[in-house]
Amino acid sequence: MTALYRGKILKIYNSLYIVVNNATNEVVTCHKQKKIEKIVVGDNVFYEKNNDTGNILKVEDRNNCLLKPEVANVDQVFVVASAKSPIISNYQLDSFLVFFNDSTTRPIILFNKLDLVNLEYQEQTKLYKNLGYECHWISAENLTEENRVFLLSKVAGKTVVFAGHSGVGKSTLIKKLFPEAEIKIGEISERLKRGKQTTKQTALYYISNTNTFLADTPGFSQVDITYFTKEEIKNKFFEFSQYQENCKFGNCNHLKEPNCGVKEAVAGNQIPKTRYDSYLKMIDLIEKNKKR
Ligand SMILES: Nc1nc2c(ncn2[C@@H]2O[C@H](COP(=O)(O)OP(=O)(O)OP(=O)(O)O)[C@@H](O)[C@H]2O)c(=O)[nH]1
Ligand SMILES: [Zn+2]
Repeated sequence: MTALYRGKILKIYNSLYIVVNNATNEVVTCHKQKKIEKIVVGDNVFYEKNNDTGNILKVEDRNNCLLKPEVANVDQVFVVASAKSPIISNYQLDSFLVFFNDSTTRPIILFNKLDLVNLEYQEQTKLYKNLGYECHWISAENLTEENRVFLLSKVAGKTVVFAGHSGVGKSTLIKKLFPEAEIKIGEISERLKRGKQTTKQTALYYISNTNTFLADTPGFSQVDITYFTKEEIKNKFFEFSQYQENCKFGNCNHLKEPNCGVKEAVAGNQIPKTRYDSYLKMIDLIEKNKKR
């Protein structure tokens, strides 16, 4: 019997799967057995090796899978916002939080470019901490050693994604955290020179120092919340749930319904008005999208 190895999918090129071996860090180009329906970046797989190439025999069940771009088994999403150039509005931030909030992971928010603003910004954005999100206020450009060490501890041993609008500082931060990441990128593309990529997909970079799988940032600077149903959006505003029991109707959508616990909580400032406004805007967007 040939030996079976366990690895993780870093990148997919047409029908070629680039796998990094969990034990040896060896990067192997694999094919998949026909019976396997679908493999996505981030999948943990078992493969056997014939000379230089591998053959994937099994895909482990996924813990989760991000949509667009698809990445499986993500342990932590960091949503990066910036205080200035560009100013990220609450609605924009909420869209990212909704998009990446699922039952297995809750994003950590990094408020970046703190060097460009005063302390008021920290006060204004504290509402996210009060909602239960882990928040950090940083300056990627002048990242302190303390923040660098702390953030590295947050990514160690994990598959991570840095998401956020274009220009918020994702690449700047990644370069500060993983100065060696670029080398890895070159290494992978060198191996794949022969293959021509046709599908637009993300890639994972393996960073051995911290044992981190880092998703490529392109593709994570936009989110499309119309991918979700209204019901899903409602559930992703997790702060609503504790007030929902005060709603007259069990299936209340907190819109035009009378005696709504969520709307009462907004009126009483227990739920930030900006969050509720974001919710209304998203519901409106989904309804308009449906009509088209
Ligand atoms: N003042 C200041 N500028 C920053 C900071 N972090 C990043 N920048 C600047 O913001 C600009 C955009 O940063 P990037 O790292 O390219 O942003 P990005 O999120 O990767 O953008 P995309 O690649 O378009 O998605 C660059 O000019 C950075 O130098 C910061 O902490 N403070
Ligand atoms: Zn309600």
